[in-house]
Amino acid sequence: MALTLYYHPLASFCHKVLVALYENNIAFEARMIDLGAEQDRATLSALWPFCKFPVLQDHTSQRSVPESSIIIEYLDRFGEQNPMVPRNAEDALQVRLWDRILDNHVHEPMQNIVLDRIHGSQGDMAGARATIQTAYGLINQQVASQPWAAGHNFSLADCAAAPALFYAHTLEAFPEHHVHLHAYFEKLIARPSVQRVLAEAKPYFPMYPFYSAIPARFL
Ligand SMILES: N[C@@H](CCC(=O)N[C@@H](CS)C(=O)NCC(=O)O)C(=O)O
Repeated sequence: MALTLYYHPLASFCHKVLVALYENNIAFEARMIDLGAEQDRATLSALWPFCKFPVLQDHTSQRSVPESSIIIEYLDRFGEQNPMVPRNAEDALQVRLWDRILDNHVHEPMQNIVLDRIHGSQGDMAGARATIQTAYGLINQQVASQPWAAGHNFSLADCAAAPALFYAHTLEAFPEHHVHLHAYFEKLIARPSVQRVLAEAKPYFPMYPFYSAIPARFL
């Protein structure tokens, strides 16, 4: 197998890359990493010293590719029928902007709230929660007039949106009046690639610290 993905089925940034792999039916070896196991940590750290996943290894070019957005751009050379980053420069700029909005203003604050719970630090998470709510408003406007986060085609931005919104909505409900955000989320979770990722995560959901907030339809 030419590609190996170092990942965990529960990890949100890994979901982002899995969605892109499944969108284009790209063959890969899935190498699960248990961050609690010393040997696995050593394996991941050897590839990426920050010891964070996902990391993609391309055995043909003998290259390790870290960072979910960069991995997804890299994967476009293997699954060209449905590019996750458009070839057109202007469209690509929009996709990258929305990927950044989703990562920086939904995914990362969500991750900080989850990590605070895991570490029992009981920090003030009001700022993180407010950032997520601001992003919800922006996304609601963005998807009011177009089917996907950055336009008419499913893209890197939607790969970012799926796990970010999935986990964020277990922490901060989507306000009822954000009807376009609700509709967009339903469209995202109906996408076969996203359904597959969520189905594979299901056995691990009890490890999620906000497990009780995951809606029953996902369990
Ligand atoms: N910016 C990175 C973030 C990766 C990341 O934070 N991964 C989490 C899992 S979702 C992780 O490896 N956490 C382990 C740790 O921080 O010890 C990306 O986009 O890939």
